Amino acid sequence: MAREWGLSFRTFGYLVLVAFIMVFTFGLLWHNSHRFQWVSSVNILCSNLQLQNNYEDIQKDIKIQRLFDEDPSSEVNVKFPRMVYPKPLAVGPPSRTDVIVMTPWFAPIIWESTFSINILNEYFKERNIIIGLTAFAIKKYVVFTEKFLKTAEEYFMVGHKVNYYIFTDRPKDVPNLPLKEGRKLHIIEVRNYAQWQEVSMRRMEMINNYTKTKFIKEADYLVCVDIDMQFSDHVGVEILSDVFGTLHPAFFGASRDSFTYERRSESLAYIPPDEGDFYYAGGFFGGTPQEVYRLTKACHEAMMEDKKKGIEAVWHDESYLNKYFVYHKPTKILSPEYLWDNGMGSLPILKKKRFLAVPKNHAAIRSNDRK
Ligand code: 4GW
Ligand code: MN
Repeated sequence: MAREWGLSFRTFGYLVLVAFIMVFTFGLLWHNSHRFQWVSSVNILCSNLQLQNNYEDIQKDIKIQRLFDEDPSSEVNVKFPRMVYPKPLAVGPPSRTDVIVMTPWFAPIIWESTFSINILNEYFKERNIIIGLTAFAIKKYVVFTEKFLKTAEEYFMVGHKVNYYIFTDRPKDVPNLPLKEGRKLHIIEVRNYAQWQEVSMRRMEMINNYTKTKFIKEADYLVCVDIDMQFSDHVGVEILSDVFGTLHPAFFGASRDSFTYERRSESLAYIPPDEGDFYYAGGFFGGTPQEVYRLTKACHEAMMEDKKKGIEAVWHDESYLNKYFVYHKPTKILSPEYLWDNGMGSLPILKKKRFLAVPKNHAAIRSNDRK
């Protein structure tokens, strides 16, 4: 046969040898690839569940099954819910045309109907986050705690893990309310200050200290608010970001020169007339513990420097917060839906009032005589 193809016996012999070596080598490789499971297949099993908030059910129904040749025990469960909702429009009318929903530094401004809470809940639930809510109840302000906590149970971060951190000088007066699963009350006993301005300002120092020693270990995000407030509609994970502030209800439509920034250049809270984006409220800010630590440290240190010089900014902690945000832009901004006062009435752009000032009798609540 070799002669018919015009090959010598020697060449034919070499060809047979090479073919033999090749068959042997490939055979060996094929065998090994099976033995070491270089080949595996993945089956993704999805349920027909509609998107919903019952995460346990979703997790039960949805799993990824890895099929290995020799190891059937390697089946693993992972969260992999269906995501069923109308397709977002890449082109077309925006959901809001009456307000801006993005700052010039591309931080979202959160207004009703700009976000889908189901998508966001899924995103944050998967990360299993814990949210710390801090509020101060010093002296007579302890009377606000009950309504604050009751309404937070109803509207604040429902379905997520929450730690309430109530700073107070009257721990016995903080009501021990039943809380939903995954929610805990931490009462933090702190000293009071004689002057109300100092009560308000020292919040920065105390939040700073406890962020360093406690919150950083216990929470993924911190939300720092006034306590003379009640939740009256949904406040959820849409607010969370590295560092966020809230548009003050009295100034979101105002011009820069009417903002009540500190205008005395001797103060470290001073903002020149041609700087500043928004007027932020002192009663609602937050972010990651790292960012809240930086913010509260900067504000507290500026206050202490000013104090040495015998100057205190016009709107106390709020002035220092506004100064900070001029030079450390918030990564998200909450609309006044998140801090409203019914004394300001209602407006067509305000679709929801989520967190409302509780009317207070200023004379009674702020007087120095005890109840
Ligand atoms: C005047 O007499 C006072 S007392 C002004 C504030 C006071 C105060 C404030 C207080 O006695 N105890 C206290 O815990 N606070 C905390 O500081 C409390 O968390 C309150 O929400 C926050 C800011 O004070 P505020 O709510 O009275 O400030 P505005 O009127 O601007 O919301
Ligand atoms: Mn307040």
